[in-house]
Amino acid sequence: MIALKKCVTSSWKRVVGCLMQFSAHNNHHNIDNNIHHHHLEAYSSPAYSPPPPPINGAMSPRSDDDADLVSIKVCILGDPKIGKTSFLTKYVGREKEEGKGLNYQMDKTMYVSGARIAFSICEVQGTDNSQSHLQLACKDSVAMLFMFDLTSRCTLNSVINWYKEARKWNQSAMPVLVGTKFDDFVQLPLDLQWTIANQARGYAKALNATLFFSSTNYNINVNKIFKFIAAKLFNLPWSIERNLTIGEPIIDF
Ligand SMILES: Nc1nc2c(ncn2[C@@H]2O[C@H](COP(=O)(O)OP(=O)(O)OP(=O)(O)O)[C@@H](O)[C@H]2O)c(=O)[nH]1
Ligand SMILES: [Mg+2]
Repeated sequence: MIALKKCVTSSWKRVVGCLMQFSAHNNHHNIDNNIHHHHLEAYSSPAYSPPPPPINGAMSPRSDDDADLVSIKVCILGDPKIGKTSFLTKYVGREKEEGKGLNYQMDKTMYVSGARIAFSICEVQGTDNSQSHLQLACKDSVAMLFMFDLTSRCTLNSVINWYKEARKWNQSAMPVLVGTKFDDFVQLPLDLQWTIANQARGYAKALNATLFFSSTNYNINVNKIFKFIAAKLFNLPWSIERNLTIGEPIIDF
């Protein structure tokens, strides 16, 4: 048991080493359009601070062969038909496979220099009221994406309930608030866009969450959300730029 712990701990150190090396090498390159490199201290968003590296569980190297691999779990929650599966399949780059049951899960590996981050992403269908499915999805997640449809305010109101339910099973995961269907949202009258954006910003503040407006159809802020999660978890020196311009995909923290 002690040997196993030592092995996992040393694997973890190697992974963190790779990630830190990556940080150093990339100080002068943008990872994504709006992700810029700053000093670690500048990378601040609400009350969330990364947990210490665990030796097993939600964020762990697997074996000696996978010494450069860290697995992290993320769950996606929100009302029916707001675009959760579309978002997930867009990020993963594969179509939804049939017969997966009510909790729908897909994996994708992100390469960060010498290290690999394996995202395991789990969606709870909006119509699923089962506590056990919710528990399964939330348990061990390091980040929780609370999604709503930007063109449907009742789905934004529901976020509070999804948050309360999710926190019953997971008190530590980083919350991220994601407004979907930005492409439809920008067709709405500006004053309505302004009202919804302000309400979403208020909710994000209340939940201590970072807020992203996204569109799966136009591939806006899909990859960026996962890069943000990885950067935050591993304390990588990237930061996202706040964008509060109405008519543009809002990012707020
Ligand atoms: N305009 C627009 N429509 C979208 C976008 N993303 C998803 N949709 C549409 O929204 C509808 C619902 O998408 P799903 O991904 O199945 O929604 P879901 O949240 O997974 O639904 P449940 O699993 O039933 O809870 C589909 O008709 C999608 O085509 C987007 O970015 N823009
Ligand atoms: Mg779905």
